[in-house]
Amino acid sequence: METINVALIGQGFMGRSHSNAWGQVNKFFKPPIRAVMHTVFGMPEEDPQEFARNWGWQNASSDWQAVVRRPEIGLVDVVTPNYMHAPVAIAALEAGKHVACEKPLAGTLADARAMAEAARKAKGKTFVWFNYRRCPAVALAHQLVKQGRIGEIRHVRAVYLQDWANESVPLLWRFDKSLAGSGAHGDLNAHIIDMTRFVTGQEIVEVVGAIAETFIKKRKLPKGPAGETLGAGTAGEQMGDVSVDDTVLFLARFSGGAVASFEAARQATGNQNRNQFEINGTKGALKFDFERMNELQYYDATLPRAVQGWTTIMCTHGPDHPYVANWWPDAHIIGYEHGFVNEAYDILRVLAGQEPIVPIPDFEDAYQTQRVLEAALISAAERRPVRIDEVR
Ligand code: SOE
Repeated sequence: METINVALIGQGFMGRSHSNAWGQVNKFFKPPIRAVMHTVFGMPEEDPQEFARNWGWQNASSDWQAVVRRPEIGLVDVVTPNYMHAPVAIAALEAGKHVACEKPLAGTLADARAMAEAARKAKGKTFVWFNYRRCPAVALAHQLVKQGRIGEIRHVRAVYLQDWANESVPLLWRFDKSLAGSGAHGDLNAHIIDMTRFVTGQEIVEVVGAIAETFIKKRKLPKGPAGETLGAGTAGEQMGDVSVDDTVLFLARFSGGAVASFEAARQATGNQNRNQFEINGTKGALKFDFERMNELQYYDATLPRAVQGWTTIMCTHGPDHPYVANWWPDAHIIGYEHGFVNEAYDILRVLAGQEPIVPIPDFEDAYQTQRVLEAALISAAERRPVRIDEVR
């Protein structure tokens, strides 16, 4: 059985979800190439040896430049804070590796452009972990749109609302523009831009208007490593300036003519991880809410009006809904972490020359999402419409 040695660059929240994915994928999916959890990189203060022992990595290192160049490494998986995505991914591509990178592709458009350019020149394949595409319900939505079941799309309405970022949360890397690039925008709008591009099969062609706001302008500096777990990190006494948004909302147009609204927020009290879209077409509509991630709401407007209504589809039926046959019987629902295992399987399928179950964005595709993110920031700053053609 062919294998591939994986190197994980970074720890934290995504380090845990990816370690779980690489540890589970061979067991549940029988991939054409088996993943070997070879090496994990962590900063010395993150104790990569303990992380490796706990999660089953064979080796640990605090020298990422050496790790990405080791001849036995086949795939480099980047889960660092956003500012390190470009240096690590480009070094790994130049070393001839395949590279998977957490979303967003980068903290800035310039970094994302450099990564897409490096990918064009490289022999390695590239992947970006937009994990929500691999919720079976989102994949079903994509299939129903592709089959024409909701007709021509008129409206797209998407929000990604969280409420963890209250005053008690210290100045984590996510609040520092030099490390994150942007705040809720790049963190959360990135997901719903990618998801709606995937489900509709269309591109966003214009940001008509946007608003960005930072409600909490100063936060306590963290003591020790700025804890990655949301809301964690022990605060010191000194204060630091927040340099990113707490929320960005924007209006947009899709290439097929649909109008759209997007909203990302980290202080939307009452919404703990509400990653939600509603798509209205001429023959029907679809609604997804990650807080009920196994269900897709479907409205069939071709039925007689007397019996039209929202249907709740439980997306856990083996042959009809992707991935679930490898997990559990009908309605034995799956969770957040399963989307990452599903993606690890698709990455291994692509590396073996097979089609993924659900398309995976490469760096070029994720760069299109980054261009929309940038267009919204320009629109908010300059208070004007911005066509995506303007943003390269
Ligand atoms: C933090 O907002 C975060 O962990 C995001 O970075 C993830 O992409 C999202 O899936 C959950 O929330």
